[in-house]
Amino acid sequence: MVKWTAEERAAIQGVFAKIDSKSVGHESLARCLIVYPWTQRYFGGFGNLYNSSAIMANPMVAAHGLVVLQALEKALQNMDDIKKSYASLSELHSEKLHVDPGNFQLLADCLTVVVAARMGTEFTQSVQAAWHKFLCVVVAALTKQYY
Ligand code: HNI
Repeated sequence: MVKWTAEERAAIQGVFAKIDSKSVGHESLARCLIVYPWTQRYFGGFGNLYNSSAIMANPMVAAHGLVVLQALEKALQNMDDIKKSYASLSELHSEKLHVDPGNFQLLADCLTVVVAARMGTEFTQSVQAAWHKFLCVVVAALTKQYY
């Protein structure tokens, strides 16, 4: 069971309150597909991913980016048992999508870069520490059904 301090909860809620999930989700997923091009292999049905501008302009990438952020907002609502709330999502990524679990951390890192760029000086060391812990718990929950 992950323990969260009141400050950590407030910091993570503060990030979600300050960001626009649609554009942050879009930019984070696009960044992941561009910076780590092997991740494109899972999105064969998404159409044109041939270069950075195509990826950024791809409406399916934008839509799926929001889906990912909405899943993170679900984790925010279930802070005391993210693992349980993510069990079926982990099984989907493992059994059906066969996503290499190492890629979860890559998307999480891209998300942190985008959030930090959006928040600027408000993304303080203590906010980053709470946000990093939150994403580590999410990545662990997504990886849970693999083993
Ligand atoms: Ni992921 C579908 C959430 C990381 C590849 N992914 C989903 C869905 C959610 C989701 C929610 C939709 C499930 C459904 O339809 O019921 N994915 C997340 C979250 C993370 C994540 C919260 C990490 C923070 N997914 C990844 C990564 C990859 C990935 C790192 C590959 C590199 N995900 C997929 C693919 C789908 C997917 C592929 C199916 C997309 C589609 O619509 O075909």
